[in-house]
Amino acid sequence: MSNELIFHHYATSPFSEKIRLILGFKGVTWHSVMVPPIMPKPDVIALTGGYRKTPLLQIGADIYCDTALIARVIDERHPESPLYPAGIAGTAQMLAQWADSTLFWTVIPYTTQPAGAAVLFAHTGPEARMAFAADRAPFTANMVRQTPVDATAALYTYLRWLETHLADGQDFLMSSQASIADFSIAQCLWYVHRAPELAKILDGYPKLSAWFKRVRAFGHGESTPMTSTESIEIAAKANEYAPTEVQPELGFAAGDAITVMPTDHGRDPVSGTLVGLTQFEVVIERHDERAGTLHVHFPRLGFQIKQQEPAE
Ligand SMILES: N[C@@H](CCC(=O)N[C@@H](CS)C(=O)NCC(=O)O)C(=O)O
Repeated sequence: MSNELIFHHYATSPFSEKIRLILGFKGVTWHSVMVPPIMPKPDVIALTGGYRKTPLLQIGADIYCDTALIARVIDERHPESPLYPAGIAGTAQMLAQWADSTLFWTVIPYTTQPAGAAVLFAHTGPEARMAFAADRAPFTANMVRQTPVDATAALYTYLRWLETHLADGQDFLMSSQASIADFSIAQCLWYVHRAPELAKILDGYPKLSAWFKRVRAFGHGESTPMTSTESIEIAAKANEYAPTEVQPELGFAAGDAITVMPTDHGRDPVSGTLVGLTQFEVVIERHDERAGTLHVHFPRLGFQIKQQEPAE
């Protein structure tokens, strides 16, 4: 059990959909823990120490944050049908990074404009809607959000780029095989599809629509439900961790008390003891009363590492 994939997510989260589709593409069996879409998230924080973004991947007492790293870990464990195929891996990752940032922060304001929000939040009352808005305000406080008209104009440009890119008739964005780029872009279009009226913007792009159908057809793999309490018990019982090393001359030493913080949105720092550092990944060890001693992994890219401030 401690070696199995436990995926923490919620149904309406686009970044979760990126990973669910990857799990489908790889044909992986996984455990599904549903997390709340807004704070408080005591069981998520027990595992991460403060990082509140969705999704997370848990393998025993190793907790992987951010889909850039989660995708990499799944690919290493299931190397068949690679997400980073030789020859196209560089471009695929650059395209994925563009989709996870620029395209994502275009489809969010586009889809949540009043006509979309009415559908997205149709099942919730005004209180839940206000709670969601209050939760996301500090989460994106440092960002200049595009207005709906700006986002619409940007989306027309990006859809045209993508349609042109697919003009050569390939099944997937980079080649005849899917790669990480397909999943990062698919999660964005998937979100637009959640508001059917606004999704009509996609109708004018037949190649892109056919590509999207192909990616969705991968499905989500096979999952079994698990409660967050069970996942915490599994972490507490696990007694081994993925191997890590702190490479020299990267600015920090093994055992340093550090904080790790995302540099984009949702800038919640996590404190711990440095147990892993390369140019690609940072890993801290931390202790939680319920979950025991955990190793929390972040991608190096997009995260700030600092020595912890001495206590006053
Ligand atoms: N860079 C992160 C972004 C994750 C992200 O922003 N996820 C959204 C949901 S799709 C989120 O965390 N929203 C707030 C929340 O779930 O608490 C990743 O790739 O995992």
